[in-house]
Amino acid sequence: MALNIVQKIIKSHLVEGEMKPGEAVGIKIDQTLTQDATGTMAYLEFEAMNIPEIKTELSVSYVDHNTSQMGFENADDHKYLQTIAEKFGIRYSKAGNGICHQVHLERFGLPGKTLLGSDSHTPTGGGIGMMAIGSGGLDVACALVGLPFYITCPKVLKVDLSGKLNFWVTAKDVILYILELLSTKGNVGWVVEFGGDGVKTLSVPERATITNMGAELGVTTSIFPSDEITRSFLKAQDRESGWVELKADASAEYDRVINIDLGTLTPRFATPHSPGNVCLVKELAGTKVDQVCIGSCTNASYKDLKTVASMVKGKKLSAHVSLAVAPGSKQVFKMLADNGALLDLIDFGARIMESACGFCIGNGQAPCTDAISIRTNNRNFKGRSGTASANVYLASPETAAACAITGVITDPRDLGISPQIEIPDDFPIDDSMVFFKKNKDVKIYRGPNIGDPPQSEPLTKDLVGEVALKVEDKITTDHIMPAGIRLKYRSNIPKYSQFVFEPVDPTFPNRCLSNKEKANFIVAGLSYGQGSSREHAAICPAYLGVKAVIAKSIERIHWANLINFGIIPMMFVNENDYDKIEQSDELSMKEITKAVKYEETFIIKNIKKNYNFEVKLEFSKREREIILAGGVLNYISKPELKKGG
Ligand code: MIC
Ligand code: SF4
Repeated sequence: MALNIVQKIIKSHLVEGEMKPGEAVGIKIDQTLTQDATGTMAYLEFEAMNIPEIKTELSVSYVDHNTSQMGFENADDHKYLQTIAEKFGIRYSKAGNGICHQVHLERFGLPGKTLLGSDSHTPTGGGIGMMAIGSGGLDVACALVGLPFYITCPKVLKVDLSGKLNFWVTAKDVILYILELLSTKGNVGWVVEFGGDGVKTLSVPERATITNMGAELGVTTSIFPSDEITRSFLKAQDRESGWVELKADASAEYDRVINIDLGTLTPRFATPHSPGNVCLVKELAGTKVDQVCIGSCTNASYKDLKTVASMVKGKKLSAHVSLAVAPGSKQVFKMLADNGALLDLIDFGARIMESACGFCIGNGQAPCTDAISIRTNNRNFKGRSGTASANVYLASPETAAACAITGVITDPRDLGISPQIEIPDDFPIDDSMVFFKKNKDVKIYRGPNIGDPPQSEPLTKDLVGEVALKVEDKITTDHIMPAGIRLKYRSNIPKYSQFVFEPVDPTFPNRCLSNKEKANFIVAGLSYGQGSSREHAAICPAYLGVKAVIAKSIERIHWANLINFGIIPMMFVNENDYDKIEQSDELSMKEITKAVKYEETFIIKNIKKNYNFEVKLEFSKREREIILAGGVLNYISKPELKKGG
């Protein structure tokens, strides 16, 4: 049977289930990555599993998110991560070495392999032909001990690329166009596979920009073929031996095909406050800009930043604009320094940041009140920049630099001839900031801010309690569990739990705690849990006694995280029931354990308003068992499952 790329990789990694769209399948994970903001909890969970060896081919622990070190907490987490990496032979990429996805693409990713990462932008690896999937930290911990990763066998959407991008039009504009077509909701259960003649016109870092921001579609992942361009990139990184060809069979079938002629695209923006609100840059031309930030795992490759440097060379930054530039990795930083591009940026007036997530996750560079901020990141959720009233526009480095030069929104095509930057034949290789040593006897360091993963109880027979919060459509994990200045509490669940839903309703945690002897429920609209993979958006609500989320729809990673921590994700059978239910209504779920075990639907009684409504309980057998056990840690500690691959 003719197979597409996604089917080929699933087939060669299938451990459980049947390769049919919609079926639950377990796949073998070859590589894992973690970053520090999710990694500390992931390794605490891994420790709780008590397995002596890791079972993956390669695992890397990156430090890139919490690098501001305002207080001891971040540095303590780094030390914990370094010592646990040493004990188990996990590679440890130190703070300063770069953003996990950029470094993984440069130094470790391999075509045809599976990669599971505790970060939603793990699909960046799809640019090099990996099946790279984002998940909660607990799923990565399970992969480390050799357990399969479970997904719904995806439907495959082929994006058939033809033609070639015009000058000033970039990979970012391609993914913004795809977001315009598909939006950020309704794409759960799909994988995007790129193909067509246009693929060969895109370099690996450009492909990676596209797969990186594919995360905003809500798809499981996105992937490019592995071809001669991939081979040259690996060769330039001195890793050609890891290259394999990867292409779809000639008559491979897809569940849907979209055709894009690259030559027809023009520069685009995602406007506030969603990556799915897309418009043309020229529609906003002339609007005054306060801030420009160029960096992040989406757009901080060598080509991105060298292009920006060439554009600004010999010019001066507009007086009213603040410009921050963060190279994606130490390798990129070094190349810019070696060839003088860094000096061009400094002369122009750029503020040079370290190679880390920084402003992308609200760690510094919060813009002024009501600011217009042009950024090359992938997310512009309200308040994520650190300033609730700021308006963040997402764009390509070329558009961002054009705005910095003129001080107003500018279509880069108005600037004349675009610089043509080639990908080098040899990248400078220096892995000295990746610490790799195995010492079983090393003492694992635990600072005072580092707690244990929370314990949970098996699901009780009945659940009765209150709707502690009712929220609208498109609630992101940044709404549920803010990052920015709260990030340092990622290893301290009781403390971090005080900030659950802070941007939406800061009284939520106390309300839940005062009702903790009963259950707390969250009611939500469409696409609940969009955005990041942060499992804290499930762990902390679980700590506050949340037992179920009843929503119109829930995004993939968050859905899995809820189950992993024993919260039941339920979907309304009739969406009109969302309108009837109100915050503080009392709900009764009689014999919920029986329903979770056997039923596909369940009747909930609204005690306060005296009516019944129906919800879906659509789970795989394994998911049912996890919910009944109160979460994955309880589930895998069952003697019959404690096999560790
Ligand atoms: C993000 O971009 O939102 C993050 C911060 O990288 C998250 C992970 C986290 O919250 O630590 C993600 O994308 O998964
Ligand atoms: Fe870091 Fe931003 Fe990328 Fe998340 S999206 S990994 S915060 S650079």
